[in-house]
Amino acid sequence: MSTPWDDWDHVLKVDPDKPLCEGETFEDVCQTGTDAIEIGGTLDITAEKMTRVVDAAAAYDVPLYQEPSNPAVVVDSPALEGYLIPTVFNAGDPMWITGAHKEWVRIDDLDWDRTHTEAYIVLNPAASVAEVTDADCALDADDVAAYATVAERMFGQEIVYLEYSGTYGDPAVVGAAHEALDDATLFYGGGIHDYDSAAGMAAHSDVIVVGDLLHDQGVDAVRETVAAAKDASPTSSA
Ligand code: 1GP
Repeated sequence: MSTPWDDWDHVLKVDPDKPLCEGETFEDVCQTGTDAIEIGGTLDITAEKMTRVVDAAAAYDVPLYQEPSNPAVVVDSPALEGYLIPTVFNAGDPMWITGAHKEWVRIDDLDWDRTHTEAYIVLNPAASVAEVTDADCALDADDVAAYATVAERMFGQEIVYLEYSGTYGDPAVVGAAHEALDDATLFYGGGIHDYDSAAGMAAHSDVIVVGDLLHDQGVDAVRETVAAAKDASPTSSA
């Protein structure tokens, strides 16, 4: 079965709690050349902040996905292509493996055709997501590769997401996870800040995710990372 992310090389993650750079608009954000926009963050996210970003980006052509951090911030909007729901495979607190998901399913009538999961492996212990989920980040390349296999083979996950949020990861670890996967798409996110750092991780993953750079440096810097992702892609004609 083909999935939208089979064709992606680059995802831009917009944090609804952080402003864009001065003078930049969502029109600029949607014209960076990224393959998809994920709207999500870990701290201080509300449905209102989410809605503001969805509405601002709705007019443009880039597929929009919400990545809710908890059921209370899920936005019901036809502008959304779908929902990418994290489940943290190395979480210490089961709330972030299946607990929050169970609460969501109890209160909402989910649109299953538009609801997909991402098997997160959280690897930067200093990141908010590691603290919130109580993630065990003391993992070597073999551990991470094994988690990737568990996600793909035992839990049928289509997306495995190595989350180094805020710091640049270890290419050997990312490469080991990539090697371990046959069909699942490997997302890498964390610390990508220019063409070279983007190229470095694009070589070891299927999709690179860029987050803070948008809010810290702006759309021109993001565009460089898109170029690197496209240059590294075996399927892209760019
Ligand atoms: C965060 O993986 C993304 O969820 C991207 O990380 O903000 O470090 O780019 P950065």
